[in-house]
Amino acid sequence: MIKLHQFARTWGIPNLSQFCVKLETYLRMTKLPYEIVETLPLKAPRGKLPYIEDNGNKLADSRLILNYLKSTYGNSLDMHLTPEQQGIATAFQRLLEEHLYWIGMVSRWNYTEDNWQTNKQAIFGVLPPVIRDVAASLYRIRIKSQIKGHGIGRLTHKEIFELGKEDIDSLAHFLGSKSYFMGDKPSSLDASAYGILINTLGCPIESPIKDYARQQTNLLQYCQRMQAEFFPELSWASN
Ligand SMILES: N[C@@H](CCC(=O)N[C@@H](CS)C(=O)NCC(=O)O)C(=O)O
Repeated sequence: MIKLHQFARTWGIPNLSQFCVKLETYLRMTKLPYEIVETLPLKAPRGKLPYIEDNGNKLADSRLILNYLKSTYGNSLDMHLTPEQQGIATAFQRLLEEHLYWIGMVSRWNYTEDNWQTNKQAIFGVLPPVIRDVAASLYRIRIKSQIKGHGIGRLTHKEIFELGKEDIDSLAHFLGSKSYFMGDKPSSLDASAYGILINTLGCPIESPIKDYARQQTNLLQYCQRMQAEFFPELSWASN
């Protein structure tokens, strides 16, 4: 059985990591059996979560993992997409994972003290008290440098959240009144979209981007539908 290595569940959502939600959602959408191993990124093959073990292979990076799962177990979710639709899905996936994701990272690691404390407790609360604060502070330096390296960390918070609103607008407009991002059937893009969106509007990290995303009724309802369909055992503060 596939072993899914990811952070412990918290906040009433599948995971505090956007990419762990993405992968677990994909596994549930495709009904592939898996078991969860709770861990931190320190032991991960590429230093990041999630990663999987399957038939003796260790694979990291959700994009490469999805490619592996599709080639090994079939691509049932995306078969109905035309090449044009697949192109659009890939472009939106990149918007979510390579841009909006980083705005979430700023909100958690480099915005308010309250957000940092909430984030710190969710990730490092599993560690013994004596090493928790040191590990969290060292990790914070590492993530802040990633945020700066990405480039988004060189902008002001006002500029960052304005760019985030553009992402939210494009997602809200593209989803429109559809059930899923690519139409009336779920596709891999929904795993990614739900992973980033639930971690934007459905977690206790406060920011102008969370407020703005929650005002987009179709995005809020989409997250409620996705969670009810694929993670009915969990409940988050969606009202
Ligand atoms: N491109 C990777 C991104 C994974 C990623 O950024 N994971 C974060 C958690 S959301 C992580 O483990 N970060 C730890 C670190 O960068 O030290 C994927 O698709 O899996």
